[in-house]
Amino acid sequence: MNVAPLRRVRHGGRLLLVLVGTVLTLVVGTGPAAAHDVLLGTTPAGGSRVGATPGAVVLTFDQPAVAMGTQILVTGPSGQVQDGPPRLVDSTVTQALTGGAPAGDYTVAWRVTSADGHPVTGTFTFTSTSPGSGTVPSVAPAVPAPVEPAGLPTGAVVLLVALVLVAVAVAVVLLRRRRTGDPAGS
Ligand SMILES: [Cu+2]
Repeated sequence: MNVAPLRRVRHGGRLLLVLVGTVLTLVVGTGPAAAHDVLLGTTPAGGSRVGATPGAVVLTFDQPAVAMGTQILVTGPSGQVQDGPPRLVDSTVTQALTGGAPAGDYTVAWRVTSADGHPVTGTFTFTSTSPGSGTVPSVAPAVPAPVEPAGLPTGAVVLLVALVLVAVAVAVVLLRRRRTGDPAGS
């Protein structure tokens, strides 16, 4: 085995490392931006008119929130009517309301803590035409949450798999070249 093919092998390996590093940086770098909770829907729906003041409001997000720092304030004609701490189940946050809350316009101001620790806030309103019965409904979000795979976006996974395949192929070629040496003797 002479020196020229060996040098070619080392150079190829270093280039591959740089390539893999660059792509990994790109893939990982896009991760945190997707980590914030996104509100998908509410019960009652924002701006809707309901027959009776509900026993609870339910917010559905694209992913579970963190309990710490999560707060939902529901303000109506009689003032604030939220009752107790919000309940977090899967990707929903449920806030119970005091029994018999009056008819009228309600504003829901919410803040949840995303999985990455950053808060997300928003408000929505609804109008009820009769007082609530005080019954807290079981958690049943009106808007079904679309199933979003946790972690890397699909495109990044495909890219990563393709990259690994390319890396394996290059490694095989390099190994074979090194093992056979240079029979032609250039
Ligand atoms: Cu964040």
